This record gives sequence, structure tokens and C-alpha cells, in this order.
Amino acid sequence: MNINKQQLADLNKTNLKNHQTHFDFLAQSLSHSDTDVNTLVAKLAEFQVAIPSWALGAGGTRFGRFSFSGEPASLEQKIEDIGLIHSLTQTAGAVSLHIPWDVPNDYNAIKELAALHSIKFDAVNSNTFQDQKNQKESYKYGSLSNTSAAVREQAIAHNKEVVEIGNQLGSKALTVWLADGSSFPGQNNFQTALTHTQNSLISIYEDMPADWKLYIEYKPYEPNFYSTVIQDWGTSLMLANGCGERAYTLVDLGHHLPNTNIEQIVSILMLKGKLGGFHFNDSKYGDDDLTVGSIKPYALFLIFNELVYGMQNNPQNPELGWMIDASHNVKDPLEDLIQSLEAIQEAYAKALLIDQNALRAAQEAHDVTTCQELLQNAYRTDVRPLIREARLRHGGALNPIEAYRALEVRKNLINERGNKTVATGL
Ligand code: LRH
Ligand code: MN
Repeated sequence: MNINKQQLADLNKTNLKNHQTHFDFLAQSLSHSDTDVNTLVAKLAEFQVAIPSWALGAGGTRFGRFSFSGEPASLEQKIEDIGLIHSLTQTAGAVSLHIPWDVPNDYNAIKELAALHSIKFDAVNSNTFQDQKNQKESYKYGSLSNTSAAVREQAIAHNKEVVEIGNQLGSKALTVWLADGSSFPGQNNFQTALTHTQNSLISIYEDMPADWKLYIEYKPYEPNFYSTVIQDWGTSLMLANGCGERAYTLVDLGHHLPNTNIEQIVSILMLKGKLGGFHFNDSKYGDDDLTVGSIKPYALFLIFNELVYGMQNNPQNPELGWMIDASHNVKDPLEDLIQSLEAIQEAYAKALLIDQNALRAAQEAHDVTTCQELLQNAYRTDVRPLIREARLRHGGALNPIEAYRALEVRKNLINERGNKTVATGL
């Protein structure tokens, strides 16, 4: 199924006048603070988020998985689904593949199909947290940290193979997340496990093409429930420093213990030039992989405040990898991803409204109330006209969810694919 710009232009007609009124009102009210809406709209339009190839079907938990009809049964169909999301939102112009869940059969065909949908290949993800059929060594007791050199060698070889696959597709970064850890005290020697992990990552890093980046993703627990080798940002940063200047920390929003100040972590990593990118999602308890901004939208806004400050003041930090990492148990995966994209753009747009110089001055003056007022005024501004305008100017839908339903996308996908197809992934 494809969605063309004319279909969306026709659908937008009903909301166009109403949108124009809201956009003009916001433009006029922002002009007081010399904020030019066209600059904001341009920034939002160039802001592209990578869609996780493993989150286009129904996710599940150990308690069950309720499939969705019309799921993509191949990488080609996954690219098409991301193309649908990108047509509607104009902000999903990239895909992050997970290997071996998404190994291309025909590289040229996949590259052509992705180009047809204006989709780039962002970071590729390795997988040494599951044993594949006829795999020689098991990752049951870890991979890059395993006490067995044979297991570590196998895991290192897999990561090098993932880089090779990504390189053929035009990707420029490898994301390594390790489930490695222990579930009982005494099970692991923490120092040996970390040392093995460091040396394994260095071997992978030194084998990467010179223009590639290594993203090291941390997580406090799950699937191990007593210790995780790469448990927090500090450990990831230490390992990145141990690898070299093209190794960075990847922040998955769901990988923090309750009440962790994630925006402070983001700020420190940017100051050190070691923030590689994000896996956006939201959570109330653990690594829930819920829709971005659905639980803690203000926390996401505060993270983008640090990102905007960092992008203006930390040239030492490279361009960031913007990616979603979600799992859909009860919602249509495509609708869920569309809502996540909207929440990310909303947090970014609100953060762009913060007068960073006025905030700096108030901080210097210890005028705490003004600091808070500056943040909350921005947060309380309805920026949706800006996001709609960015979509409109690039041929997208004023209201993507409304358009998705009006075009009966899910029904069409089921007609094309049947309702028994199951997507690879989580
Ligand atoms: C681990 C994680 C990691 C992926 C996996 C799908 O929880 O966030 O980024 O490899 O989810
Ligand atoms: Mn993740």
C-alpha cells in the first residue's frame, strides 16, 4: 500500500483553514519574543527519527503476545510500513535494523525500496542476547563478557558481521546492547566480566570502518535480575572511553531506575562529547517500551531542553542518532509509532521556545522562580500548529492518525497480507 501526496492534500482540506488560524495566531504571539516560526518549522522538518525494524508488529511479554493482523512478514514489507508512517508524518525518514531479525536477501533491492520511500539506514543493532538455530556457542551466560573465550569470539564475530551488513546498506553506526549479567549474587566476577567486555568492544571498535560510530547502550536489569555488566551511563561512558573517540553512549529512556534524572545524564554526556543517540520510549515502572510522551511528557521536555542547550553549546558532541525503541502490546504498531513521533517533535518544539540566554541569566542571578517560569511558559505553549505546518510544507498529513484511519491503512494491509502474518522482532 502506498499513500500519495494528493490523497493527503485532499484529506487536509477539511482542516486547512482551522490550522492556518492557529498557526497565524501562534506566529503572531511568538513574534513578541523575536522567535521566527519559519526557523522553528524548518528545524522540525529536518528532524528525522529512525523507526525500529523490530517494532512494526505486535510486541509481547512472557505472559503472552496478541498478534496484529496485517503485520509485515518481510523486511520489504517493514520498509513499506515505515514508508507509510513517513508519508503521513514526514519525520520518519530512517530505519534502524536489528540483526539477525532483519538480514536483507537482496541488498540492492532493499536499498532501492528504501530510497523510493526516502528512508535512510540509521544504526544497525547486533543481537547476542538470543541463541540462533545451529549456533555453536550459547549466550545463556553472557556474550562479550562470557568467561569462555570461544563464546566471546563468536559474539565479536557476530558484531563484525553486523557492521558488514550495515556497511552494504549505507549505515554508519553499530548499536551494542548486552543482556550480559547475573541473576544471583556470586554468579559473576564483576571485574572479569567488565574486563572481557571492554576487550571485546575494543576488538569490534578497531574492526569498524573509520567513519563508523559505536553506540554502547546501558540498562540496569532484565533479562538478568541481580547484575548487568553495562548497567548505567557511567559504565557505558567508561567503556566508550576505553574504545576510542568514535565510541559513544546510547540513552534508552526506559533503561533507568525509577526517578533517575535522565536530563542531567544527557547534559553531562554532551559536555563530554560522548552522547551518541537515543532510543525514545516511555515507561512507568521498568523497561516498558511504551509510547513516547505517554507517561512522563514533562521529563521528555526537560531532556530536550538539555539537548537544545547542548546542540547550541557543545560542538564537541557529534550529530545525534534519533531512534525509537518501542514494543506494542495493545495498540496498532503504526498508530503507536505515529503518536511517538508527534510526542518527540512536540518536546523538541517546546524546548526550542525556551529563551536559553534568559535562562542562563536567571541561573546566574539565582532567580529560581524565573528559571522555572521560562521552562514552564515554553512547556505550556501549544506547539502543534508548528508540527502540523512542518508536515504540511512537505506533503504530509495535518492529522496523521485521522488520515491513517480515513485511508483505512490497517484494513488495506490485511487485504494485502492476510491476518496471519507475524513480524520478526520483540
Ligand atoms: C534492550 C533494548 C535494546 C534492543 C532491544 C530490542 O531492552 O532496548 O535496544 O536491542 O531492546
Ligand atoms: Mn533500546
